[in-house]
Amino acid sequence: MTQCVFITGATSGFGEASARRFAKAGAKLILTGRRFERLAALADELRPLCEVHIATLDVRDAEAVAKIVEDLPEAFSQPTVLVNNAGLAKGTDPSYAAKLEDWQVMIDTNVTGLVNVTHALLPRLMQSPGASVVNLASIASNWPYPGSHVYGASKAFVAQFSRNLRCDLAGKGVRVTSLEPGLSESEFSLVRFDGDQDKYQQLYGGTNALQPEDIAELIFWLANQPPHININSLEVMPTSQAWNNFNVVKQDS
Ligand code: NDP
Ligand code: 8X3
Repeated sequence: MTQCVFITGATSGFGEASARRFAKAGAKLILTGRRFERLAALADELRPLCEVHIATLDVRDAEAVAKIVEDLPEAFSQPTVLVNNAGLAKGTDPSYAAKLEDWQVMIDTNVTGLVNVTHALLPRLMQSPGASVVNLASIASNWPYPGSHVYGASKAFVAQFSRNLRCDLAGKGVRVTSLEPGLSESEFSLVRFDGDQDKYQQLYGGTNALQPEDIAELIFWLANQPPHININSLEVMPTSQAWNNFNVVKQDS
């Protein structure tokens, strides 16, 4: 059966690379994101390979999410794969110096947005035995680091939400995976650093970080396991990344 893949955040990074990967396999694609021009350009590129439906969507808007799902054209009305990928980090300052608005936008996007999309699509996914949900969590779901505060906590929500969905969906034919990548090169850190290219270069230079195509290959693999197999979580890092030692500091007072 032809897969029908609903991707959030298809305008860049993992989402865009996933669209290309599923297109190569002839899947039908529902591509969403806020930047219409990018969706339109990607659709033009992929239409020779597969059927594509695009919809401008801000995942934070629950009503808009529900409407886009309701209004799916007949040919796209039964998604079989949901790639819950839209997300962002803002800032790396310590929590006591962070902006409240940055915390709010991360919670609104990474938590509320992902919940909005899941809620709208679950009933349809349940009509397709063998369906898959791939939720983009992060190594920050599992491991703390300075400056991660709300970002890491929002991704911990994604990982735990994924496990809890599994409990409800066991035996219902819908698989759920929490995919937890480490350092990956995309627009992610440019967004986090407010467009600061020097900081971006400092972080990624010489690291041989994961690429969006690497993550897309994993997403494709997850969604193409035999239907009786559920990969609960998958943590992946570049070979150049590992954990650090416990931090012990001299006290200020
Ligand atoms: P990018 O910044 O390249 O892509 C993020 C995507 O999310 C864009 O397409 C953006 O589209 C979309 N997006 C952001 N906010 C919204 C919104 N409110 N509504 C709809 N779409 C939105 O980053 P990545 O591809 O690297 O990240 C994808 C996911 O993977 C994120 O959830 C991120 O947290 C996670 N991740 C990233 C890692 C990394 O190191 N890069 C590692 C681990 C996890 P637009 O702006 O057009 O709406
Ligand atoms: C992105 C990976 O290490 O920047 O989720 O938090 S990290």
